[in-house]
Amino acid sequence: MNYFQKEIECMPREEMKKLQNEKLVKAINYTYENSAFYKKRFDEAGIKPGDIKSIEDLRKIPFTTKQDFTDNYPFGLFARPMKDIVRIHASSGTTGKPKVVGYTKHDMEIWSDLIARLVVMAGGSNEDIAQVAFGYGLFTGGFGLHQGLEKVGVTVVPMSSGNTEKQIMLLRDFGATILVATPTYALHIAETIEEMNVPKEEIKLKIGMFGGEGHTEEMRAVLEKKLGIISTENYGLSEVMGPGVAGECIYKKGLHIAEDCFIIEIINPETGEPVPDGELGEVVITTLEKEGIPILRYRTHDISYIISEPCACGRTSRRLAKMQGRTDDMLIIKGVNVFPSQVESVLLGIDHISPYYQLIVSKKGYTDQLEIKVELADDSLLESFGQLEALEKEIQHKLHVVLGLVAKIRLVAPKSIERTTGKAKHVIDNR
Ligand code: DLL
Repeated sequence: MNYFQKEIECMPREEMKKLQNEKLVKAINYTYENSAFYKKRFDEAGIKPGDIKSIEDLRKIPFTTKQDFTDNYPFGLFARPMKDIVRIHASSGTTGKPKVVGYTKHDMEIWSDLIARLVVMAGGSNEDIAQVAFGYGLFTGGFGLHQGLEKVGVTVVPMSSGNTEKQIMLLRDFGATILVATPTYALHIAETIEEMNVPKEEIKLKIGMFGGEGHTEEMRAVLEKKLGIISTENYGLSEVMGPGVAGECIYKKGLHIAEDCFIIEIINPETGEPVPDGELGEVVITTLEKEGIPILRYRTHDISYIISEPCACGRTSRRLAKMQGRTDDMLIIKGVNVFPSQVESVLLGIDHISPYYQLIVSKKGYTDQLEIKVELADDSLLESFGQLEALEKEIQHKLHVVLGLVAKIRLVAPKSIERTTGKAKHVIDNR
């Protein structure tokens, strides 16, 4: 099978809408009949499956939230008996119990199909070798990407995350052409390659398939330069499947949504009302194919907007713009909204500092304070107090222009901010 699924990926818009409406009606009936959780939800809200005839009717359905997963831990959202569930994954929340999800054989087929599409979209083929540096385990990243890569015929090296020196040994010895990782871990790998003085020609990488967290355009440029790759990004979350919801093609102009499997709405997070294409808001996802856990109108907390202009690759799907952050990541400091991604964009344009940073928020009396820990790229400025001070002022000024507030800048020694093999933690909120 060819994983450029042209009949779906290049389907005329009107046909796609029709397909989505048909699938939605089926998914609603399936969900009502099989999910005790949603049956109760519908009954309580006085909604009958027949009330949902098209995407426009979706708004009648209440949102599903993270809390619903917590309240129904571990298997309360499952719509199939355990004998039909062939895989469990879970996403570790920062606190408390994880959100648990289950997949039927059908779900696994669809999942690997969607990842296969991503691989081809990013330029991969059966000529490639992929080193998967996502964690294998309950996290959906490792196994998720693995299955789809294999489906395309890519040679998969299931290295998992961590053990960076060994990662690099295998990159050299096995000659992987695709690296699968979080952007943060890819950066750490790139940096370690430099530290180990590995000759550039010994690293054969061509494509980065990064996800699990966002990366700014500036960070993309750093990774592309350091690793000599095209860096693509893909998006997803455990609650609705894992990776595979949307991903970039080689033109990198937004993430193509797998619209035959998901309906994505963008809402105003305060009012819950949909916003027009092009306007920022919270991503809300409805699954159209999931059997294990069908999900209706899941509030992801991720912030993005819809790009509806055609893409040069010929795929007709609407696209998600790069995530701007999460509603729960957005800091409100002295009344000003601050996203870590804005800080990253500014910092990466400044010389002498590394791409590692941390936002530390605290309260002094009643006033919020923002301190930004910025790591020096190397030792070259350490002897010159004057240059360090000038650098601090430059960072402060550039951030002030973008954020509209004055942050305290703390320059720290090279390599002093902790490296991670998974998702980065950019914010420490001590309020
Ligand atoms: O991170 C699924 C995934 C794995 C996607 C690997 C892509 C690649 P969770 O651990 O449940 O699942 O975390 C989901 O991660 O709501 C976003 O906030 C964030 N996230 C994932 N991909 C991106 C991305 C996986 N490309 C949460 N850009 C989501 C920005 C992302 N944020």
